[in-house]
Amino acid sequence: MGVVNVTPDSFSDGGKYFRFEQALGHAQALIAEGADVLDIGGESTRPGAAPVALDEERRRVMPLLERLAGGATPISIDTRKPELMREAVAAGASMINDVCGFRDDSAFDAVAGSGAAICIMHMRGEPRTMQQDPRYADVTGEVFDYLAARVDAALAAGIARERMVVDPGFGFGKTQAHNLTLLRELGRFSGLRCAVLAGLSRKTLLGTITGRDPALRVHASIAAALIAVQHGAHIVRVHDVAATRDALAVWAAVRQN
Ligand code: HH2
Repeated sequence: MGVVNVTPDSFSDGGKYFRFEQALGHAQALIAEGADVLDIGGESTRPGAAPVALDEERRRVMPLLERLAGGATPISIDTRKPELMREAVAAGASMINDVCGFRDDSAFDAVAGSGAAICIMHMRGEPRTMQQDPRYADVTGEVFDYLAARVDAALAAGIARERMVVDPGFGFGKTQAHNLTLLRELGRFSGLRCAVLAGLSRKTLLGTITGRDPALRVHASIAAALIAVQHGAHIVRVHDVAATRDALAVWAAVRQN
């Protein structure tokens, strides 16, 4: 899954793809690099980020979706707003990715009738405050139980399990130790019987290990994506599609021989 941030303030590439032409060029480049799906977002959810109004998020995301929908590469829309979810699936989005786990009351209803896939992510709190001293007694168990409850809620809303993707939400209300534990124990999430997505690309947890700024975390991101796939991730959400694909191709070749 290639990331297209149509934002002025995303942590790793904020502002680079904010204008329509820049965003479209980047989306086409990621498709050419071999992305199986694109995730388009119009609101940064980095720690401390301020919320974006619906009109503004719509203005950022919808023209790109309308341009790319119906092509060979499915489009995911990264949003927490039910109104935008509804508009996005009507415009041809194949997936809605909600970092809030569809906790808004009308979020599941916004997508249930559409046939689109959903990615349910775990986040402790809100982006503005989520990194303020997060605590868990058993991080993997608590994230698992949260996702299990959200999967049940989605089933009750009429969304089939085959349409669901679950994601432990690396960096969303987690310390370094929590993130590393979740990655080590990622295999446990297969127990939810949904596809598992891991988003580690260029995140702070990799900066803490390597001492590098976001743009220089490519190598660390590839290592993390490879570990995630080895631990059962079906989808990796990445900024660097070609490099990640090459690494995973080597792993797949070794595994099949
Ligand atoms: N991470 C980010 C955004 N959306 N969605 C899922 N399902 N999983 C993730 O780990 C995830 C996500 C944050 O990364 P990015 O989009 O690059 O940054 P920003 O939120 O600053 O736009």
